[in-house]
Amino acid sequence: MSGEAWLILPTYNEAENIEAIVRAAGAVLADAAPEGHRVLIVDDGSPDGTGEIAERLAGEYEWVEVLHRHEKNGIGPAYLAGFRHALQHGAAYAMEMDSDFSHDPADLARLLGAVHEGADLALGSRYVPGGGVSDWGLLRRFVSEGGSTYARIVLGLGVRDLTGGFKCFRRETLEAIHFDSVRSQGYAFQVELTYRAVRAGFRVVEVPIVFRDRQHGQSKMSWRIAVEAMWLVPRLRFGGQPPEPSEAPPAERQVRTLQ
Ligand SMILES: Nc1nc2c(ncn2[C@@H]2O[C@H](COP(=O)(O)OP(=O)(O)O)[C@@H](O)[C@H]2O)c(=O)[nH]1
Ligand SMILES: [Mg+2]
Repeated sequence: MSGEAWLILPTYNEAENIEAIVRAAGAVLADAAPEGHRVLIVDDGSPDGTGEIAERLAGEYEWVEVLHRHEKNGIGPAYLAGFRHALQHGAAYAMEMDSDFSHDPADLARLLGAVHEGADLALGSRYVPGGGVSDWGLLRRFVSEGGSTYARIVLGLGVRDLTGGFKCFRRETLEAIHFDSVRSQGYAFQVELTYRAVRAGFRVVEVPIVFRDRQHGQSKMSWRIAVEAMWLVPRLRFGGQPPEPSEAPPAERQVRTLQ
C-alpha cells in the first residue's frame, strides 16, 4: 500500500469549476496521500476554454497535468485514457471524480482511507446509510436509485450504488479487470467497472457520500446515456463479455459498508 495517488478529472466545458476543483482536491490529497499525489485533467477540447485554464494550472502546480483529446468522446473513453496514462507513470491508486463539485473533494480522503485499510475498490455511495443526494426531486431520485437497484438485481451484486462515478481503485484492481476493453459510456461505464471488479473477486467497499447538484455549468448526461445503461446491464450479465474470471461470490459477502 505504497505509492502515488492519481486523481483523474474528466472535463467538458468546466471553465467555471476546474480551477476551484483542482485546488480543493490538491489540498485534500496533500494530506491524504502521504506518498504523493497527481491530478490529471482529461479535457475533450472544451470550447469554453477549460483546456487553457488546465494548462495554466499545470504550469502553476508541479502535481497537475493535462491530457488534451480532440473531440468530445464521452466520459468512458476519457477515463480509460486517464487510467492508461496514470498506470504508465507509476500510479499506485487511481481515483475518479466529477469536476463539477457534485462530489465533495473532502471525501477523497475517505475513499483513499478505505483502500489503505484493505479495499481493492472504494465506491462513493449515495445509497448506503449515511449517504444521499442533497437537492434532487422525487423523480430524479427514483430514476437514479431505481437504476442502481435494477442493475444490482440483474447483475446479482450486493453493491447499492452502481452508477456513481466517485471511486478509488488500487492499481492491481484496474490491471486485473482489463479496463482497456471497457467500451460502455456514461452510467453503464461505471456499472461495468464495478461489475468486473466484483466478478474478479476483489473487495469492493461502499463509502457513504452526499451528492449535490452542480452550481455552475451544465450536465452532459442525457436520456440516451441512461437508456444505454439499461440495455448494457443484461448484456453484461448474459452476453458473455470478457472478463469472467470467476463466479461472483454471494451478494452479502461482496460488499462491506464503511460508516
Ligand atoms: N473529457 C470528458 N469529460 C466529460 C464528458 N462528458 C462529461 N464529462 C465530465 O464528466 C463529469 C460528469 O459529467 P456531468 O455532465 O456533470 O454528468 P452528471 O453529473 O451525471 O450530470 C464532469 O466533470 C464532466 O465535465 C466527455 O465527453 N469528455
Ligand atoms: Mg455532474
